[in-house]
Amino acid sequence: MDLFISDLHLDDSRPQICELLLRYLAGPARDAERLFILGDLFEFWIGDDYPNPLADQVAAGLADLKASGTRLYFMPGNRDFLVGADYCGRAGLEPLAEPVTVTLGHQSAVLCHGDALCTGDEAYQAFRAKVRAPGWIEAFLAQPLAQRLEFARYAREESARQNAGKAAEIMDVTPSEVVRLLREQGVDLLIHGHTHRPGLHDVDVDGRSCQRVVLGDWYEQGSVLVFDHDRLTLQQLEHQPPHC
Ligand code: LP5
Ligand code: MN
Repeated sequence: MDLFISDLHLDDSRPQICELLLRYLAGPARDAERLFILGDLFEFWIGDDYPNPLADQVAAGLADLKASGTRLYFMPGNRDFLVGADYCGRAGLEPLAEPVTVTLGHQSAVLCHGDALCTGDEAYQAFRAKVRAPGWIEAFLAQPLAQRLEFARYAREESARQNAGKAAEIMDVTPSEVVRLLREQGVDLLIHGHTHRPGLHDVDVDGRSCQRVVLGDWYEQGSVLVFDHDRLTLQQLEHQPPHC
């Protein structure tokens, strides 16, 4: 069995998501051969050197799962593309660069976070190209933590402000990009997150019937894609009611 998750947006302000993840890692996830995390595990990440007790707890939970025999893979999202080798090492995560093709039973699937497919969002793609450039990353990580934290705060605020004015289609994947990726990779299945619009979609690629599976976020409940016995199922995990 393989599992796919994304868009947990773990943050101190939402402790119930972290609790749900840790319970899942210590429970049902133990039966999995592989766990794929397809980005935005964290709400934001400004460098492995940022003291972060929540991330330490998650690393311990992941490392325990790895020790029990599950292989763990991490693909960066637009919020946590600065997760580095130090954190991956501590958590037992094998980094994956997107897009990547993996074998699932009798078929192959291409995996990505999903933001690169939103090509109609030109402002975001311009921002993405800037902040993913190795020179920009190096300069950013060389800044003091307080300055990095301030930039992340500003970028999140500005992003939320700009998002409020963007049309719904702009915030979703561009259909022709989905077709292009499936054609380029020569596979029938695409799995991604980012849009927070969970679902299974049929896609026609030059007469081939393909599928696009979108993972959901973890705000209201956990979203897990399970691949088992050649079947894909999108599962929901309930949060624990808050303690009184
Ligand atoms: O994540 P989500 O779904 O809310 O929105 C994304 C796009 N926004 C982003 C920005 C992040 O949310 C904020 C940064 C995360 C913290 C990481 C810190 C690491 C270092 C800092 C580098 C970032 O990814 C949003 C999309 C949306 O998905 C749907 O696809 O629309 O894109 C934007 O809103 C982009 C804006 O249009 C432009 C970005 C404004 C940021 C202002 C900073 C200016 C400085 C530029 C210098 C390079
Ligand atoms: Mn995202």
